[in-house]
Amino acid sequence: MTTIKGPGAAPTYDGSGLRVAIVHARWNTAIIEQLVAGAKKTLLAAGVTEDNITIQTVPGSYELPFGVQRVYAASQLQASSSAEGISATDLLSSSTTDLSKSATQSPSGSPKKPFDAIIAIGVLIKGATMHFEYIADAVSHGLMRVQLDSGVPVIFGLLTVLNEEQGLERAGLGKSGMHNHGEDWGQAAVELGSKRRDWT
Ligand code: DLZ
Repeated sequence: MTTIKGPGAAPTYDGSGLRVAIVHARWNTAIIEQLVAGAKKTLLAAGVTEDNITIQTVPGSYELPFGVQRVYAASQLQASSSAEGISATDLLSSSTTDLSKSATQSPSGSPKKPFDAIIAIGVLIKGATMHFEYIADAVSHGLMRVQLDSGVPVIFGLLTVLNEEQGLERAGLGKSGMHNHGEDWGQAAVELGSKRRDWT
């Protein structure tokens, strides 16, 4: 059955030259893990290599904008340092945060370009207080600000659900057969990462 919702049939994009980061919150881990796996699956299917996928975590969704911003900045710093002949080892010995390390170091230690797209993943589940509304609003605006300020596409992988069941459904773990939304986010990252090169 055709559905009205969703991005429609997307052309396929070649992700083989792309570098993508996934920054995810750890709250509501069971749902998060599935969403991250879905995003990674479509990145790999589009040709993004394992070596070019970096996964970093932050405690909760509120920390996502900062995490995304720092991961991207660290990747830019590393790229410009390697262009200037500063080795990854020199750079890492002078940078102290985990976020910097994972964004700048490839498994082989080879120089890396900045990320072409970043997927921010979190699951906010509404509780009895206004906490949910404040965090959802702050994170949405924060992620938009990071992508417009930095010029790197930030894919909005924040589920804002009313209960756990809604979250499980959207991670492909529910009874309704709803697909894993993480897969859409992986596709969006490859599409925007590719288009950004043409739009630069
Ligand atoms: C505190 C909190 C609560 C109550 N609920 C969630 C949630 O459903 N999803 C989520 O990602 N994070 C939650 N957090 C944690 C905040 O996002 C944040 O990590 C803390 O307030 C510390 O800044």
